[in-house]
Formats: sequence, C-alpha cells, structure tokens
Amino acid sequence: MAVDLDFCGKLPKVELHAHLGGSLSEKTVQGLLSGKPGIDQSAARVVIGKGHQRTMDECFEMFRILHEIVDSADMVKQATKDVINDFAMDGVQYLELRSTPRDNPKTGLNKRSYIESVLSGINEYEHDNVNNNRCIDVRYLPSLDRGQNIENAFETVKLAEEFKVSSSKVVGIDLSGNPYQGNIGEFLPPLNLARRAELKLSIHTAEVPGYLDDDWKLLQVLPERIGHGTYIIDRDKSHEMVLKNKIPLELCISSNIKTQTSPLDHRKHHITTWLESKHPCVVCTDDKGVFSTTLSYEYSLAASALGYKRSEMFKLSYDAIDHIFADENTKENLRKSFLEIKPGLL
Ligand code: 6MZ
Repeated sequence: MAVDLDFCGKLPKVELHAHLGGSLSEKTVQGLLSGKPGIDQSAARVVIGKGHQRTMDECFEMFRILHEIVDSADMVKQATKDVINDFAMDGVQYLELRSTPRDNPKTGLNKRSYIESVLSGINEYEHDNVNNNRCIDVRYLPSLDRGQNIENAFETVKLAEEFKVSSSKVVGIDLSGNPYQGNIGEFLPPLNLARRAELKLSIHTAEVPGYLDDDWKLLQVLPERIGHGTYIIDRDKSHEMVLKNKIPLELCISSNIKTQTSPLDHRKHHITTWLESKHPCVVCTDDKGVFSTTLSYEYSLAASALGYKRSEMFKLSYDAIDHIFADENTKENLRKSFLEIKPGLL
C-alpha cells in the first residue's frame, strides 16, 4: 500500500526539532496580530508558500518579525499552547519544543518569565487534554542564539539548570541562530556548562557551506543530536566523527530546500545518504509555520526520497524514540503506544 500523506498523518510520530517562533501557524499569527494595532497585519509576511524559496537572511528577518509579534509573557504562553495543539492534531505523541528566552523591557518580559511562560503553556495544555485525542507529551529545550552575545547564553544555561531541578520538562539545550553569524568558539564554555548540569545538547551544525573549523569545534562537545548537519557529508573528518559516534541527525527537508541549503529536488536530500549508511536520522519540521509544512508532510517527502514502504516508514518513526531527551520510562511508554497503533496501519 502507498505511503501517502494520509498514511503519514496516521503514523504516530515524535517531533524533536521545532522552534517555537517559526512553528506558529498563520492562524495563530493572525490571532496574535489582532491585538496589535501598531504592526503590519499581514501574517503572510512570515510564511514561505509552496514552491517558494528565500535566503537564510530573509528567513531570519521573518523570525525577527515574529519576535515583534510575540512580545509578552501571555503571548509566549498562548503561542506555546497553539503550537502544541497543531503538533498533537498532526499525530505527534511526543514533542520537544525549543525556543530562545528573551527580554523585552517594553512588556516586562525577561528570560526567566519567558521560560516560565513556555512551561506554563506546556503544563496547561497537557492538563486540559490528558484524556483525549490531543494528548501529547511535551519537553522544552531553551535555545542559545549564536547571533547574540555570550552573556545571554550563560544566563540561559544557568536558568535551564535551575528549571531542570523544578520541572522535568526542561531536558536540554539547543544551539541555533543565524548560521552566518557569531563567534562560535565563544559558545563552547556555556555548552560545557550545560553538559556539566546534565542537560542534553542538540546543536545546529554545518547548516550552510563553509565554516569548517567552527563546525569541527562544535562537534567536540559531542552533542546528543545534531540539527541539519547538511554539509557534514562533504567534510571527511566531521563525517567520520559523526558516523563513528553515531550522533543522530535531525533532518528538516522543506526547511533545507526553502533556505536553499539543499537541492530543490527532495529526492537528493542528504537523508538518503545517511540512511544508506544506516545512520540514525529523525525527520523533523524545524519551523512548520514559516516553511508552511507539517511533520506528516515531511514524512511523506522522506518516504518519496527514500522509496520506503509503510513498514519501513513505521520503523523510521519508531526508531526516533531512541533519540528523545526524556527518560527511559517515557521512551518505553511511547514504544508501547506506537506498537498498539501499528497493526491498524500496515
Ligand atoms: C538556525 C533557526 C532556524 O527561538 O524565537 N531558528 N536557527 N537555523 C534555522 N534554520 C532555518 N530556524 C529557527 O524561534 C525562532 C528562532 O529559532 C532559531 C533562530 O534563532 C530563530 O530566531 P524562537 O522560538
């Protein structure tokens, strides 16, 4: 039977690479904009439609606009709840949401209240949907933005360490931001601090060409997962290191195509090469709002690129559970739940 979008919708899935800001749907952006008379009301400015591409810098301009829209603790909470709901409705059973805590003196938002708002959005959503088909298990990775100064990164790691003690929801740290910006060497100390605090690490690496030394430096922290890794295959030393250590890759096909960092033809995406060498890969969305996609759609692209049958797509989704940052108990529960759904799918 064909692996179509309908099958991928019914497939139980985990989403491990989703930035809150870039994941806001047009509907959510429209809703948030309605309370903001001073801002251009067109939500279309932060969406790249089907068949369109942008430069990386143009995408980062969209993230900046989204930051202008989501500028208060209440909005961060609402955005979190809406994004969780979108993923739950797309058949996602476990979600790791990442987002950069930030300050906004105009609204009183600061990094601490930002993290509190994300966590309260997660807790409220889970509480309200514990017994229905929108039930989903959510964790949070505070992000470090490589384009910002290093004090911000240290502050975020220290807060993450503190919140990890009081909330099982904070499980790791993400390093992201405009891959053309920042002095990456400076980020090694905060990443090592996170490591000592037993926060897991997911690091954007080799998303764009060049920057070989920077990406090599980042790999030395031995992250638990790598975001994108698009250009690792072209670099012998890094490629060998990632293969040897079996560091899982979070792969986002539409994002890479739309930011022009991988070929327009999705069948040439690097997921095919990695999976040929049986390297652990997790299909993800990155920014489902900005790139107007869903995780189900990304799975259907992967199926088409890989020529996989239904059973192979189930295995791809099931194997992703091995790479979540939550504990073994959570993994076991997910495996059980996926296997219960399996017979009706294949
Ligand atoms: C690197 C990205 C990204 O944190 O405001 N972000 N970083 N590469 C990408 N590929 C396209 N997509 C998103 O969500 C938006 C932020 O996520 C990071 C950027 O730092 C962006 O500002 P939050 O929730």
